[in-house]
Amino acid sequence: MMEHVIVEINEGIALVMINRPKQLNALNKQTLEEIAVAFEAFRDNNDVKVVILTGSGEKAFVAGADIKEFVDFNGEQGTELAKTGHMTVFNIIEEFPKPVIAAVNGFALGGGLELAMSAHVRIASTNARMGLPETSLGLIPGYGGTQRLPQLIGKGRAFEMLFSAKMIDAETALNYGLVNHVVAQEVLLETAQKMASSFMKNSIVAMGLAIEAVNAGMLEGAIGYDVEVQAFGDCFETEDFKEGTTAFLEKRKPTFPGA
Ligand code: DAK
Repeated sequence: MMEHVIVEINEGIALVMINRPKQLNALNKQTLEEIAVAFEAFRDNNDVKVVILTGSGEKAFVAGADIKEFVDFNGEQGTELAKTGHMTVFNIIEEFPKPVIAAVNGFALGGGLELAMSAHVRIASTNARMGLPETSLGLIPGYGGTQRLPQLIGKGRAFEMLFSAKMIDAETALNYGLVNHVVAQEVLLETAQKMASSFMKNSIVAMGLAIEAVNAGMLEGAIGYDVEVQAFGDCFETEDFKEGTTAFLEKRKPTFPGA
């Protein structure tokens, strides 16, 4: 029984909706586990041809990993959990043999943007805001963001987003190529469904092989994911991380000691 994820399968399209709207759909451990279970079940289900990933409510796709959950982590736990996340959710989605479309219906921050970037295609609503705010918490992205963001938008723009920790709006994301289309929120799901239906007319086998081939071209940089996992874990041992996350939970601006 899923608690934080709603799954619906209809006419070949599986909808996965992250459903913790009070926490802006932040990804806690259980939510990640439920996403993993959902995708595993879709793999051999012939009723599923395309997957759409979205967030519930009108405000957020996913506002990141659940900060309350990782505030007390040490380096080892950080590295371990990043590895598990890569293997059970983010890489699974990227390598999923059927097309995955992210319908970004609001804030997609940190782990939330990383989730959207694992999908093969992104469509955003006009109110969507995207960013990797990790450095403002004394962290780096830990779910593939250091690799997938520059792959999608190039290094210069990716570094600006990583260093500034700022959000970009839907129009900028479109301009960067981070999302393929921007539509009004009322028609976001409908647009994603239309796209899914148009994909479904084509060979599911061929699409799976295209996914495999496109991903293989990125393998050269695969070591970057290992470096990210280790560096991400190292962040948890810093004073800056303690200050960054504590300041967020205390609703104040951080003063980073720089160590
Ligand atoms: N985690 C936990 N709670 C969150 C949250 C988050 N990421 N984002 C929002 N919430 C909660 C807020 O605390 C608030 O809860 P209450 O105070 O009502 O109890 C509620 O959702 C509504 O949020 P706000 O009141 O803040 O809403 P606003 O409209 O004022 O602001 C906002 C919306 C999206 C600008 C703001 O909520 C915000 O800045 N959120 C945090 C964004 C952020 O920094 N996200 C985390 C990025 S870092 C890991 C792997 C990866 C990661 C971590 C660990 N491991 C392997 C261990 C990734 C890290 C990240 O994602």
